[in-house]
Parts: sequence; C-alpha cells; structure tokens
Amino acid sequence: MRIDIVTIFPEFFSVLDVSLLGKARQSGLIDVAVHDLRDHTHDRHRTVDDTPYGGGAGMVMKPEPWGEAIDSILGDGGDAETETTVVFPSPAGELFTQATARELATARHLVFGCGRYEGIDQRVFEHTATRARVRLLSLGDYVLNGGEVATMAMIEAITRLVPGMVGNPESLVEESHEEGLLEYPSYTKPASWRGLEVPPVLLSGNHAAIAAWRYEQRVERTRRVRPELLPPPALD
Ligand code: 97T
Repeated sequence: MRIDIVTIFPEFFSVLDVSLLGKARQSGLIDVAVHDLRDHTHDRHRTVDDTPYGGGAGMVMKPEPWGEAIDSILGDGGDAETETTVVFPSPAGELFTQATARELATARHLVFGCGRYEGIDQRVFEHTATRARVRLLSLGDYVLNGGEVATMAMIEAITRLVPGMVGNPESLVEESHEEGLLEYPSYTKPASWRGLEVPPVLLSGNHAAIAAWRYEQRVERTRRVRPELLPPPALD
C-alpha cells in the first residue's frame, strides 16, 4: 500500500517512523510519503490560506497549492486514477468506522489531505473527484485544529488491517467493534489483587462457560454504554 500525506506540518508525521508502522515501512509493505503543502506555493510568504468569500471568521485554504500538490501525487491525469482514494479528514465528513478502515485497508493507494479546521476551498474536493475517489471522513463529533491527528488515527486503524501487518490474525477479529459489540473485560494474574477478585468463571477451565460469559459481558457493556450499536429490539 502506498500512502501520501499532504500537510502544512510535515514534521508531525515523524512518529510514523518509530510506531508499529515503522516495521511495515522498512519491509516495503507500506510506503508512506509526506508532502509539505507550502512547497506548492509561489509567493514569498508561502501563503496557503485567505479570507472567506461571503465573510465570516477564520481563514480558508486556497485551492491552488492543493491543486498542485494533488497533481504532483496523482500524476498529470491522462488516465483517471480509479485505484486511488483521496481522504480529507473533516468534521463535515461521514463517520470513519471500523467498516471504513476495513474498506480502505484493501486500497493500493491512499492520499490524506490535512486541512486546517476552517476548511479547504470546496472546489478542491470537486476537482480532485474528477481524478480519484474522494472521501470526507470524520473521526467523531468533536473539533480538532486540523486534519493531522485525524489522519494519524485513520492510518493506524487502516494499516493494522493490511494483511501481513499483525503477527496474529485472530487478534484482529476478536477486538471491539469487529462484530458490532464492545470488547469483554480482560484480566491477568494475580487472581486476587488489592481485595479485587478475577471472576471465578475465568479460572474454571470451562471454555464454553467462559465464551458464554464473555459474550454476555460484551452485550451488557454495549447495552450500557453504546446502545446505538445494538440491533433494534424485535417488535413482536
Ligand atoms: O475538526 C477537524 C478539523 C480538520 C480536519 C478534521 C477534523 C475532524 O475530524 N474528525 C473530527 C474532527
């Protein structure tokens, strides 16, 4: 998988070298390149934003540097690059979920465009959509200063699903959200700690009883903290 990141804070992504991703990068499984949006400006001040048409607070990112940066990554676009998905993290996007991560983990080429929070000129999305699949994706209902942190979270969620990334494939499917339920509570030794006991069923050696208890814990925890994840109750 090839990943290109466009940002005004390229140094932010240096952590990719030391994280789990570093190994995958070295092995050639995942190839990440970070691009400074300001390298695609041509004025003395390397300007990437301007005041919004129609007025209002804040600044909007200018289309020209984005156009050049996207051109340089996609090539000059003789053939429509259908194999590429360009992701713009945005509070106005559709929700990024485990299903989105699973889908994007099959892509050959992902591009992440990190905008500042006031946003990017709308025509950048329209123009990029003529060259690649474009997705505006939100991590959730809160506001960040820019797309960088959201991009890091999405890259981690996506790349850990790329075949060959995780040693034990079972550890991928059993985790929270993979079956639409939250994870069961985990315990390790000692069996008694500061007066708190590990649930006896986990020490019983009864694998069917353990599996049933864990499933019950997942359903109960999901009902308690994330009821919207459960299927609606039957009407009859
Ligand atoms: O708040 C943002 C600003 C810029 C880019 C993305 C975001 C965001 O993404 N998920 C939630 C908020």
